[in-house]
Amino acid sequence: KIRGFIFDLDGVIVDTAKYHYLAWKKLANELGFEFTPEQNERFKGVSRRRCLEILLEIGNITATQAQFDRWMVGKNEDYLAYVKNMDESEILPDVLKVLNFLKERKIPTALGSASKNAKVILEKVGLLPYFDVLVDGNSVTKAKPDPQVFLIGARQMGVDPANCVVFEDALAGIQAANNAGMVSIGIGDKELLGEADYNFRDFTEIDSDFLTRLISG
Ligand code: B16
Ligand code: MG
Repeated sequence: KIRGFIFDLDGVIVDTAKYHYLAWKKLANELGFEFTPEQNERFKGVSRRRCLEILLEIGNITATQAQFDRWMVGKNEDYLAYVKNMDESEILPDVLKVLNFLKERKIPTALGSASKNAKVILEKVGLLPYFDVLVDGNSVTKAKPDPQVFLIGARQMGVDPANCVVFEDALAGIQAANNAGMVSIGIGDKELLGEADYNFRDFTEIDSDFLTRLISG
């Protein structure tokens, strides 16, 4: 029986991956190399610090601590310039349908994201009131596939992990949900997210029958 719903942010609620990509690409180009959308796949669900490490590996670049820190800050400033223009039109299809289903039934909801910008993004798109609990890149010490982010979310909702479901678009996130002993739902490419308990292309494929079955176990 599912008692709590946990949502990843980037790639599940909004498609901020495209803005992360543009900001990383700009940095790569400034450093003299290309960064492709395919390479950006490796960045999904991965912390900002780890993303920069991977980017520098791709460009074969060694950085001093000071350069590394400066590039992290610069990338985030570029990313936030895109976030600044976000509004509710960027909420992915039928996300609100699911959030409203849960709100009407007073079912606890949590955000479980690797992003340190999660709160400002939810504010920009007007979804902050839909979440009882926010766990983001500021409150975790261990990255997905470690279950920490989702276990904190469950504890703060007051729901047993076994009674939680997680919506995720990244393989590391599905693994984190599985490692937490939760039901995992892959949103996106089934080929990439085969380890999930359920797979959907997006929320338009999730109907109230499915949600009702989850909560009535
Ligand atoms: P920030 P999620 C993740 O969010 C993104 O998928 C990943 O690409 C990004 O690097 C990470 O957040 C950190 O984001 O730079 O904003 O702290 O998918 O876990 O919601
Ligand atoms: Mg994601």
